[in-house]
Amino acid sequence: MPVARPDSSGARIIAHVDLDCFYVQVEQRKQPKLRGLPTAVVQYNEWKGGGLIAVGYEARNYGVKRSMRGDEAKEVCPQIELVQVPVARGKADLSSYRNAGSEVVSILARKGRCERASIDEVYLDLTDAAEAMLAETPPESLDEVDEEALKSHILGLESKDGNDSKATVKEWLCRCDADHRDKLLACGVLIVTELRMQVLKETEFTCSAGIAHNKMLAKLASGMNKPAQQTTVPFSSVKGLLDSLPIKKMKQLGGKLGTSLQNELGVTTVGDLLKFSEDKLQESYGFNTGTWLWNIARGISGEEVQARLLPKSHGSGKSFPGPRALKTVASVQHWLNQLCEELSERLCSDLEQNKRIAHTLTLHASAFKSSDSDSRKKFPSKSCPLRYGTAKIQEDTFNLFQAGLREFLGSFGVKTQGSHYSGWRITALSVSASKIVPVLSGTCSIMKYFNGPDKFGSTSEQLPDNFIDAAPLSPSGSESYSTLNSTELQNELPGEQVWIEHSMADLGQLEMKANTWNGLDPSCSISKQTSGTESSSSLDQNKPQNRDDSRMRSVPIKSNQQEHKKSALKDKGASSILNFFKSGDLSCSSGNHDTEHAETLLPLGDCLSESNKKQVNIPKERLDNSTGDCLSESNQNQVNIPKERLAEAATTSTSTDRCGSDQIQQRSESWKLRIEEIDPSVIDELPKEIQDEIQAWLRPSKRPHRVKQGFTIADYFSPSKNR
Ligand code: DCP
Repeated sequence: MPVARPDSSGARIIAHVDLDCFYVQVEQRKQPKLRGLPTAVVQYNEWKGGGLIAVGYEARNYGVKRSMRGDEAKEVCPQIELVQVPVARGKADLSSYRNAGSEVVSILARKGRCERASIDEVYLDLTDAAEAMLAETPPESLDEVDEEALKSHILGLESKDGNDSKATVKEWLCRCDADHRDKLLACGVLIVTELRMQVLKETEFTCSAGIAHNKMLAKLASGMNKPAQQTTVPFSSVKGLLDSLPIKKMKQLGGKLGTSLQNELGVTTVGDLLKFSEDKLQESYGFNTGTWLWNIARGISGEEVQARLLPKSHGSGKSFPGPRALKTVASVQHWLNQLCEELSERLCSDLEQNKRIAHTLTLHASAFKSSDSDSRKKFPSKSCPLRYGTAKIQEDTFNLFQAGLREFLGSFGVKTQGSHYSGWRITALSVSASKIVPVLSGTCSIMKYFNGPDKFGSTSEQLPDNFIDAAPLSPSGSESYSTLNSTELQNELPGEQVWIEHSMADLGQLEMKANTWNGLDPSCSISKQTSGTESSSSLDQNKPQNRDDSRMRSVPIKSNQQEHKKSALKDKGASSILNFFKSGDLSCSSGNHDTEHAETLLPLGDCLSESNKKQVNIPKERLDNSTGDCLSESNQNQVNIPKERLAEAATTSTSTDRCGSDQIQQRSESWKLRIEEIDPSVIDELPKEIQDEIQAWLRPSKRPHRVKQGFTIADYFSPSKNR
């Protein structure tokens, strides 16, 4: 549930930058011949031409939509170019998109605190940069303003008679008599223009942006004028924007909470919320959410931009919809092995490039019992301390699966071993690594661990103590970043662009090293990917509210959102960024950007050893902490893997070749729209509000918390409780 945050004092300049039709742009950069053609990216599943996951703007003009399958898209646009998502290990391989997103992040982070919000979106806190510009080169002192900046959309600004919109924008940007907030915002407009042009120059990608005084408004604005345009929300236009904004369009209100507001309070626009007192909203939706709703109706949001360039977790998942559902332990193990291989590669890459280690391994699965009417029962997520090394991750994941399956089956006691039909079906599997923290400086020379073959020659050897000690035991893997600004981050860790270059340059060296480690098990394979699944940041449930009405004076604006949308439509295609492509300024050589092929092997996996303890290879202090760590994750269960279960796993871990029968693809239209079709590896990387939507579908039982009027603990125990 959303939580209110106090608005910070002073005007902030926040930008939300969102890449345009991102996967399509990545594919067009790989194949420049696709530029300008109607193009869409499809999931690798070839049923009915595959599901569209990204649609280029040229294809959108023909009516092609993301909800279509490839065949349908071809009907509405016969000349459409359909590009398949890269596939590795039988599943979507998003690494080229992640890497492309990292390139952009490394550019955007140059001007201020930067939060990577999803695979293709970033929040920036540009307050300091805007203050500095205002002090040194205020817009009013400029003779010339960049053409691209003059194409900005300023909400609430109307062209005066005889003045074209560029002249009006210039006048607004360069006003001497503007208040401090608007002057800062004008600086933000110029800074974001420059950043977008830099992104285009260095990566060939266009992006759109919103510039406002908080994250919520910046996010709303970035989608208003796409592609390759930017929209600004001056303080004075906030009320006009929210008054007409459909409630479901607001971040975090696209799901059940928004539906509840519509159905129970008759709210259709965000502005309608103004009719309700804070008490009423709290009474209906709880203290925090009530205050949050009261605030957003007034455009107040104190949510900070977190300094986070790297993902908080890594995940690898695959769905098995309809007839593809897995029904044998052997087939589950086969796919878990594939997912673990990918996860292990990404963990090794993160360790090598960013000097970070993950502490918790988690298995999620979706399942149903074919013979059970209680089909709503969830397959429990399970986690345990993470041991590095592909084989160990595979072994632990399989044990987590078995523990989960036992619990899922409960009293049914269906046989979980062997490869025969057991009355259950697995429709999605995903494995993730979380609680990622930097290795403490002073012990972070990872190569130290690679250089001594003696340390890795045997799987039974213990990891050097200082390596384990290097890992802080804090349950919050992201804490160590949250206090750093982007400059500090760049000093502490190399920028992502740099890592990409380094990793390319280092590959030769690493390969040489790997070759000299003859006889070692190269279970840690490093590929060139630099980042992984983003997980959403947690919200602070207890922060006090701030109701500074004076800061949100309501000044009606002359034009409403629809009018802006209309004028935006007129402007589409006229942006100079688009002309940049038309003018053929770019050489469009994609060779340097194809990041997928270089791979080398490192023996990190075997630097960790087997042990006969219940929790293998975890020092005592981490054993002591592990339960606490896992308890803090509300919906996950800690699993202690008993010794006998490790042996059990060993007996079942060899058969990866018995899954053929599961993969007979009996396609059927009946499963076209099943939730299980959503690839879990994709969900975590989607924009936050899409994630929220999908999570809401996946957890239908979660309802907005409602505090009933007069409801007390005494009521809970009263006989009427069961009514
Ligand atoms: N994506 C996906 N499945 C979805 C939605 C999105 O795999 N259901 C992927 C493909 C998109 C990328 O995430 O290119 C970013 O999603 P956006 O919602 O930002 O959409 P686009 O970037 O494709 O288009 P837009 O220009 O409208 O932002």
